[in-house]
Formats: sequence, C-alpha cells, structure tokens
Amino acid sequence: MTTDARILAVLRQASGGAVPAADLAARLGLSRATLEAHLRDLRRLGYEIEAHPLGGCRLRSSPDALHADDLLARLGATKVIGRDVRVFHSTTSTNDVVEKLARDGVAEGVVVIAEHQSRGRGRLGRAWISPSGKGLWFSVLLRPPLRPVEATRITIMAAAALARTLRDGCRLPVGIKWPNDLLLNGRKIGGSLLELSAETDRLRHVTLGIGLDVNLTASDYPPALRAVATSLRLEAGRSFDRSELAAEILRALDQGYARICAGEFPEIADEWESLCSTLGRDVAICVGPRAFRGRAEAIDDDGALLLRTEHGTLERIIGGDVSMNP
Ligand code: BT5
Repeated sequence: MTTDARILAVLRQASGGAVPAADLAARLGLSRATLEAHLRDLRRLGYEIEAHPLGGCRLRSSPDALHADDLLARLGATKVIGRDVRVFHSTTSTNDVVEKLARDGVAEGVVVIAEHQSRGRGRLGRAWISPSGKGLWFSVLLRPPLRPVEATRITIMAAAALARTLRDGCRLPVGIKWPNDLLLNGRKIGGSLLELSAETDRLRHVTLGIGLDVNLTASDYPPALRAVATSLRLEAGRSFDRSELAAEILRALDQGYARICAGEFPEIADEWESLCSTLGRDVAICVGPRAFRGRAEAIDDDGALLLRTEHGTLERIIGGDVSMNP
C-alpha cells in the first residue's frame, strides 16, 4: 500500500474521530514534515482533512472522485482482485487497458477503473455509454484455472457478487437477467463483458469488464436508452459513494473468485439462481442469427443456460440475448 493509502486507512479506521498527528506519523514511520506534505497532497485531491496541533487529524470528507490510493485503503487485504488498482481519468475502454497489461505479463487481480470511457463497449461490439464521474466502469485481469468452456462461470460469479452487494449494501431489489445483465425495477443498471484469450484446453487470461450506472441522471442517457436503462440514483432518489461501492464490489468479486478457484462454483450457481429473473420464465433467445423460444430451466455446471424449447428438446445455450415474455 502507498503512504497516501495508509494515511487514509488509519484516518478511516478512526471513523470520523481524530488521530494525533504524532501518532499518525509514528504509526506510518514518517517524519512530521513528510506527513504534512502527504496531507497537503491529499487535500489538493479534494480530501477534507483537518489537522489541529492539539485536536489531531480528522478525515471530514472525501471527493466524489476515484483514487487508486483511496480504493486500496478502503479495500484492505484482498486475496487476488484489487491487489493492484489503477485509475484513469479517461480511456477508450478499460478492457483495452487490461488486455494490454495481460500481454505485458502483469499478474492477475489488477483492476483498471476509468472515470470516463470514450469507447466503452458491450457484447458483440455494442456501445456502452460511460459518462464521466457518474458510474463504475472497470475491468479486472484474471488468469483462472479453468477450461475455455468454463469461462461463463466468471460471468455468473460476477453477476451474483454485484447483485448481492447491491441488495445488501444499497437495499435495492437488484436482479439478474441471464447471462450478464443487472436489472433494477425492470431496467438495466449494469452489465459485464468477458473477453478471453485461450488455448484449446486452457484459458490464458480473461478480462472481466463491469459497468454499473451509479449516479447517472436521466439526461446522461441517450433518448433511446431512457426507457430501458436506469441508475441507482434514479431508482433510490439519492446519490451513492462510488468509492465505497467500488470497494464493496471488489471485495465481493475477490471472494467469489476465490470460491471458483476452490471448486465451489455449484454454490455460486445456487446463489445466482436465487437472484435470477430469467429462470422459470418463457423467453426468446437470439444467438447470432439463430432464435430459440422456450422455458429457461436452469444453468449447468459451466454456467450455460438450459432451455426447454417449445418443441420439447433441451438446448444448452452459452451466450445470447434474452427477451422475456415473448
Ligand atoms: C453489456 O453488454 O451489458 C456489457 C457492459 C460492460 C461495460 C463495461 S464498462 C467497463 C468495461 N469496459 C468496457 O468497454 N466494457 C466494460 P450488452 O449485454 O451487449 O449490452 C449492451 C447494451 O446495453 C447496449 O446496446 C445498450 O442498449 C445498453 N446500454 C449501453 N450503455 C448502457 C448503460 N450505461 N446502462 C444501461 N444500459 C446500457
């Protein structure tokens, strides 16, 4: 952890209380002058930190901006995801940045977050709108011990981790639409994009990209999306602390990933099923040029959807676009 991250971690542990500057400097092994210099830098970034000669240092507020040091401080120790966090003011797509890091041999777990993406993308080259400072647009590099056909497990795990975090942390009835949509009150608030590099029988790496609409207002959406997309803020009527939410989500993803690596995907699949609004419903699914109709019955061990078609056969579907109540 960097010095700034450690300063923020200690001040946050005091939960709004004051920490004597001498104690803070001693705990971090800094001279008072060096501590003062770091506090000045943090204030310049928008952290409101009081420092009274007698009263000590107190974190009054944090800016509505994502900072790697702050995220690391909030995250605490994670096993894999979030060991390294990099924040960009703007990028084309965080998946592009992670793909480059993967090719450079960077270890798994690195998280790349951007305040804004100029070419955010969804599946099949669709556009993902990513207005500045309003959402969580990030990607994670993973090197999972899975076969290529099992990669959907990562998508399933991510959807369950996000839905669970938003339900528990924000008290909002977020559900999942197979395979990667997060829905709130029938509208899309988030999605994930898994891109992989694989050999015949093993994954080299995967890039898990996640987009979550946190504080977008109606005018942030193009007119065509207003009826089908929404944000936490629009639904809850208040804004959310994106850094706090990012830390909670990354912790949940880290735990989910550890479970996948420990062979506990069936438990994750059970949780996913309990959060999924697609199962048990009559749906239409488009997979490229092919269209299927039927009842979504279950997901299998690899995360594929089992569809009982209108002709009575069972189709195993790996990816596609679902519409409900066709
Ligand atoms: C997805 O694709 O839902 C995957 C979204 C992944 C976005 C993240 S952001 C960080 C990382 N970097 C990237 O470049 N991508 C990932 P799909 O299921 O294909 O849905 C795409 C469709 O969702 C679009 O065609 C729109 O209809 C809709 N959409 C676009 N932007 C949206 C938004 N911000 N909120 C809700 N819906 C949106």
